[in-house]
Amino acid sequence: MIGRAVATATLCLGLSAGAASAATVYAQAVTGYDTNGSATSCAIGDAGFSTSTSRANLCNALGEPDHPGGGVEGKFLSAGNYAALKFTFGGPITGPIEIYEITFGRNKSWQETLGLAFVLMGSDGAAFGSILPTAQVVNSDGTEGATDDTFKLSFGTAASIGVIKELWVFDLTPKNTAAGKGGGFDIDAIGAVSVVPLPAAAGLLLAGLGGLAMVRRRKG
Ligand SMILES: [Ca+2]
Ligand SMILES: [Ca+2]
Ligand SMILES: [Ca+2]
Repeated sequence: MIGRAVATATLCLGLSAGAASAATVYAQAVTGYDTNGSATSCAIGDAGFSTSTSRANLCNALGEPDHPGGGVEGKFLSAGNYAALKFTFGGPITGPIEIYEITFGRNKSWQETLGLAFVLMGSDGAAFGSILPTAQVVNSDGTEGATDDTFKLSFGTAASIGVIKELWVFDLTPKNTAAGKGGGFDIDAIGAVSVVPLPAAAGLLLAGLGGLAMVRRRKG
């Protein structure tokens, strides 16, 4: 009985370490800025969280990708509705950053472009600067979703980017072409890699420690 408890605790500790090293997180909050600098925000858990399907609804770019596949579009935010968008992930992140873009029928001729910039995190947790411009991603360069409307774009690695505090994105789609109609680059969700253990991993860790404590009590 005691031997089994020890084995269980060891297994839990091992799982928690593995989960913490490669945990995918999705954008938890976003602020959209107009050209005059006025800001609007949405965060998961907000009392005012909107479920509107509007392409200007900031909330539509948060959380896991909700594109259901099969040619049916999920909720997305068209970046061209804002001059700039600032995303945060509930904690520091690193690459690879995965951007899920929606284009009806994955029509590659409707090319849309997003600019990326990163505000990096210093060792004290404060922002210490940005890299501008960092990169551009184009919807039609994405993979995945041969039978639905999703382009999945992956950018950067932990080594090439570093620890990110904020991800800023800017729609760079030419507005005077057919490609620019529809609000530019359409964001379903943005994923990244957490650099701190997720609550789920912490829970496993606590379960493991609890198991050890139980064994110690029984031995005592
Ligand atoms: Ca699109
Ligand atoms: Ca569009
Ligand atoms: Ca979405």
